[in-house]
Amino acid sequence: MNDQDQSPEEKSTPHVAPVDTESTASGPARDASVSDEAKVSTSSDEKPALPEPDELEPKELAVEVDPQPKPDSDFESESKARLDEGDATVLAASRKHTRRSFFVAAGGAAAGYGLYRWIDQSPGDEMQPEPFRRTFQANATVAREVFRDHALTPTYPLKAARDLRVNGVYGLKSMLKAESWRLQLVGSRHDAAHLRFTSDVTAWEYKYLNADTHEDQGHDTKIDPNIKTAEKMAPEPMLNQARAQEERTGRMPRGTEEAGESDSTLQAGTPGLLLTMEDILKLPRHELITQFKCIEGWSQIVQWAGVRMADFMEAYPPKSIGGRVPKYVYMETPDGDYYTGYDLDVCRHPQTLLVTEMMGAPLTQFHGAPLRLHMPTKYGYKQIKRIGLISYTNQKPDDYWTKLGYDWDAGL
Ligand SMILES: Nc1nc2c(c(=O)[nH]1)N[C@H]1C(S)=C(S)[C@@H](COP(=O)(O)O)O[C@H]1N2
Ligand SMILES: [Mo]
Repeated sequence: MNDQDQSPEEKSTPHVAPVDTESTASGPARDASVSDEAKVSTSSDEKPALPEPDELEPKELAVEVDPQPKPDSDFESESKARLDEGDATVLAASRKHTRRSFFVAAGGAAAGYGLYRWIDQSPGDEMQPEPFRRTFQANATVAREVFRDHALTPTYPLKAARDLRVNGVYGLKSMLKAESWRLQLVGSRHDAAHLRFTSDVTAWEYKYLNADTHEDQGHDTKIDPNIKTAEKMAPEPMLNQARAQEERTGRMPRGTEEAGESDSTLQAGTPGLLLTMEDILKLPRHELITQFKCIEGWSQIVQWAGVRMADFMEAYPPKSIGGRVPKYVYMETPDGDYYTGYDLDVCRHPQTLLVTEMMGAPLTQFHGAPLRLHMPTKYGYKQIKRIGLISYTNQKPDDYWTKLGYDWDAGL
């Protein structure tokens, strides 16, 4: 049923087209039409004034030195220092004016409409618009090779940001009941004394709206939207097993989307915390406007808001394993249909966000409500939507697309 050589985007295409109505402004960059452009320039008149020309330059890249694994006593102080350093660098870079800024301004002929058109239609290398690309190459070529996971990625002015298309709906197809969302956290230092502690996080039941609302936005149109999850997959033995389990438990099976179940999925009886959205929102809010890059070649500049993963990891630090900070972080959707693994250090990057809002509005179902990841140093398929579990681990975790032949690192 799976073509192993298909990319995440190609596979997702059948799900994507009907959902485009959900996004309000534009589709993928390569499909940008005149009317989309017009929309952007119209809204630019209403929103804050035209950006200073130099704002259209991505901010200069900063490089952070790759830290060696540290005993976990150093964990908080080190990550704090790194965040401060990141802030300072972003601030410094944003004050810089470059000659190229004026070139960008001239190309745009001072008109919002013309400017966006020009940027969009520039011949791109990997779909990176030409004006942005040149700075990028000048600053980044060497840095990326050596430090890629630790460099700051460029940020952009709000006016360059667009609504992101929906791409990939594994683990999102049924509407999650908002009140049934919890973040399962496993491997943190907190123990049984913690308010949110539970002896078995897997016992938490995520609830979904009735089957007749499944895929109501046109996903998987070849499949009867009312049938149970188990009937959408192959091979047959797996189907039967999952069907039997559905009958027995009345619950959706875990991890039964196309890539199959993750080996990193928790065993029943795994203790941990069950965090609420209130817990998450107690952390400092951050906004970030970065380029979202899909491995297929399209990219879009998007405004994100949420909390830094680094702050989350300070509030809920990993428990050391064998005297050291664990190497990896594993995440999955409620019930495990989509899952991703990360080097722990990349999660502490100051631009890695646990996102609650996109483009000034709460996340929608298919963009991963109520919580998704944004990790601008990685391709889109690492940026898991609808996070249900975060687990610190020393076992290199499974990754949905890696199981289908993609690179685990997924670095840009
Ligand atoms: N739960 C979940 N997260 C996911 C996916 C998915 O199918 N399910 N697809 C990934 C891929 S391949 C991409 S490109 C981005 C797309 O995010 P968007 O739909 O908000 O554009 O989500 C990523 N995260
Ligand atoms: Mo993707």
